[in-house]
Amino acid sequence: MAFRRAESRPSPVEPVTLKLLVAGGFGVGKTTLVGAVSEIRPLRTEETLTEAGRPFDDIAGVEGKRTTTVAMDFGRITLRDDLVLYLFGTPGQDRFWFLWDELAQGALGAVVLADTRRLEDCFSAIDYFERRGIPFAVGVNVFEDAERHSAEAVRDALDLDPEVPLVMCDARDRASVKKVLVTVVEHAAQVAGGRRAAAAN
Ligand SMILES: Nc1nc2c(ncn2[C@@H]2O[C@H](COP(=O)(O)OP(=O)(O)O)[C@@H](O)[C@H]2O)c(=O)[nH]1
Ligand SMILES: [Mg+2]
Repeated sequence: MAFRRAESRPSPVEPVTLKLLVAGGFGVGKTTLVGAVSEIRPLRTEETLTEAGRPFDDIAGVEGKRTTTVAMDFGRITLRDDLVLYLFGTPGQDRFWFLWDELAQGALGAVVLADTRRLEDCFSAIDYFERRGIPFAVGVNVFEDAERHSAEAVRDALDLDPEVPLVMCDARDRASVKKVLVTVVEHAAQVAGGRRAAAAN
């Protein structure tokens, strides 16, 4: 039976990599959140819109339009030895909504960051994920100078479905952000499990 021994030795596993989106209004803390947890130096791409922007930009006679730039946050975090998350911050400006469909390709789930002083800024992100059936959790980024609200009050104001997780967080704090990310992954797994069960029936 000696030959069996090699087989029973645990082999190093390739980690599963999952893609998560980070959405929310301008200035809500998306860049901060990605930077707080990322193991790689957060990449902030400034892209010149040329081909990608062509169908949406009426650039006839306005050559300057081609130099429009968009910033995107990108980061990576190893949650466990076998689980790596790639984070993609969605562009906050309405003008770049067309990029969302590209970013959303293959995304397991999303974090919608909210600031209680400007809750309405995250309505469009919530609508977007609800409409596409992308599981998401809401992270309320608690700024010191904002009035405190209970999680229940924020849920009501956002009209969240009862199964959508909502967590208070600090986008600057690694442990706090990690908790939000774990919440999204677990919620997405639950949603996926529910869908599999429904499909089997
Ligand atoms: N006090 C406080 N400031 C924060 C927090 N999160 C982000 N900020 C600040 O708010 C500003 C906007 O954050 P940023 O991450 O750039 O927002 P984005 O537009 O969503 O990417 C920056 O000056 C951050 O330093 C937070 O949790 N508390
Ligand atoms: Mg940003």
